[in-house]
Amino acid sequence: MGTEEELMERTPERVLVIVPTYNERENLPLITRRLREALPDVHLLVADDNSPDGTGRIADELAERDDHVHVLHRPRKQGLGAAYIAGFQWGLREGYDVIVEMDADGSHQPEELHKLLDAVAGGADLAIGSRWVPGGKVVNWPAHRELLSRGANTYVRVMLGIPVRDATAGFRAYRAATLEKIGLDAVESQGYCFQVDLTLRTVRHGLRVAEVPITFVERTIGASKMSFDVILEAYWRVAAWGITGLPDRLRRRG
Ligand SMILES: Nc1nc2c(ncn2[C@@H]2O[C@H](COP(=O)(O)OP(=O)(O)O)[C@@H](O)[C@H]2O)c(=O)[nH]1
Ligand SMILES: [Mg+2]
Repeated sequence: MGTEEELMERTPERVLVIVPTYNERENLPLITRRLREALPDVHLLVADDNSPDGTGRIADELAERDDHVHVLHRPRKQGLGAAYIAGFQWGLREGYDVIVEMDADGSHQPEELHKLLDAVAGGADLAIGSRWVPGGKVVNWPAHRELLSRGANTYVRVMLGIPVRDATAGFRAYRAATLEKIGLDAVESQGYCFQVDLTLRTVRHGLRVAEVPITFVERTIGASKMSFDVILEAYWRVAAWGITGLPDRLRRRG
């Protein structure tokens, strides 16, 4: 243990923000600029699923001009979960200390990222940017999306018994060690239930999850990729995890 000055002078942690993209050609340059301005030391990895609108080419152009921007080209649309797993593996290989998930469409504000990084620096193994804790907000979300998200989170809490208010949130910072411990190879979730999957794995490993209030702003450009299939996958997978985890929960309650 050192003095406070010594602690402050330690090499700053290397942070990688992964932004998954599928048809985000207009949003990607905007979010890249905002992130680079908000936190100039942070690196960005675009994980593009061969977007038909040419987002991958735009990512390459951004990377050519800026050594803090990197691109992972994936052959075809394989879902958010698969894109993130590939991005995490890239980030772990490259030796980043903290790995962040952030959407391309501006819903997650780079100007708020420092709050998540502060929570990780303060000891969290996973910091979630949460819409559903006091202080959290959603802006311009239609009533049916809010209902879907609140309903999904209530369902998750009841089925899985985890004390997280926004387990489906996609703005989060993982300590690299967390991703190494929870075992990414075994993750099968493809769509958005991937977020719940990783939250559950983190909790079940006894790691520390912190929720930080954020303001989620609905996209103004491009279209959502949320679909019925994505919702269906989340419902049956969460039910299955709830049932397989039940003996453990009952045992803990005694
Ligand atoms: N690489 C990749 N990115 C995806 C896929 N599905 C969604 N995304 C990205 O994930 C982020 C969130 O998706 P979005 O459609 O905005 O979801 P919503 O905010 O829940 O409506 C955006 O940056 C999307 O481009 C996918 O299958 N592959
Ligand atoms: Mg969105």
